[in-house]
Amino acid sequence: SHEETQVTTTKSTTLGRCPDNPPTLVGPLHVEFESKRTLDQVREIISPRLQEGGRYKPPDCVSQQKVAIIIAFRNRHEHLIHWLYYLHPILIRQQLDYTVYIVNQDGEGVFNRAKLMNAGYVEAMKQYDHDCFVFSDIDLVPMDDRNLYRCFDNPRHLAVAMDKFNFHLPYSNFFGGVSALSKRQYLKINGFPNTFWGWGGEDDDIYNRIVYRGMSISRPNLVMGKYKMIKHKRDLHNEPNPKNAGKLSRTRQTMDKDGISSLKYTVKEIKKDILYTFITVDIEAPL
Ligand code: UD2
Ligand code: MN
Repeated sequence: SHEETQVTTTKSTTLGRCPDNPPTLVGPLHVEFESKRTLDQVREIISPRLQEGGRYKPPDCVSQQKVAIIIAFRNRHEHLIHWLYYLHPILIRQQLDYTVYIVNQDGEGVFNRAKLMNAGYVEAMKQYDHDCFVFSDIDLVPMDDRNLYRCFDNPRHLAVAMDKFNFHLPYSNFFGGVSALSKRQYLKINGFPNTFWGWGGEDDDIYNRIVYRGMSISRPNLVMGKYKMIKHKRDLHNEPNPKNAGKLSRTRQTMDKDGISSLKYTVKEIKKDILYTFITVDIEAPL
């Protein structure tokens, strides 16, 4: 009837903003990677709450940000399962409007974490009007759900207390693991470098960019910022690159040329699973 329609309309237009402190957070979490988990098990548990592509929107309030979670990836399928198993419920409790993007490097060339993140930024923006980007390793799971996967007034470093560093920062300028930048903050630093091939240094270059653009680093405290990293060996084709450390003294000169402004890659495939959007990209990696 006419009256019922009225009621429904009123209800959907009066959804309030989600609160700054999500009410259903639980605090410290038990995290372990010994359990054997399969993608199908995780799908069964989580997918009723998600939309295709690994997307979620809280039903009862309007999120203040549209978050893209971007993960640089190649050949870490077991880690992906653990990550999805733990992160989706956390992100849902945080009442985020979010989408998970797995950016998969095509081929066997040298890995490039930061360039994959840049490609993830561009591809995510084609999918949805995101205004916040959380860049994460596939092997890092937060041990406290109060560590919010959203953006702050300054670029945020989230992985401040990892088990492998004895739950401390390894050094004060450390920016590795998990970080969050708003669209504005990301564009202000011309995105991430594309030229750090192999392991190491790209996170320090990003840190330099942030400081050179006059921003500071926001961080959770060492209690809420605890992380567990899945134990792993160094991957094939991601050897430490001795050239990378040397580039760090030149970030100020290189950052305007090397970044989102100079990014070149091609999309090979986009696959939407219920748990994530999987984007395979050719980033012109040297062999
Ligand atoms: C550290 C940093 C990481 C990055 C890296 C240097 C931590 C926890 N993280 O990670 O943010 O700065 O050093 O580059 O200290 N990956 C794949 N497949 C590969 C290789 C890498 O998926 O073959 C991805 C994956 O998401 C992984 C990430 O790249 O978590 C970083 O590589 P890593 O885990 O081997 O390096 P790690 O733990 O030293
Ligand atoms: Mn790792």
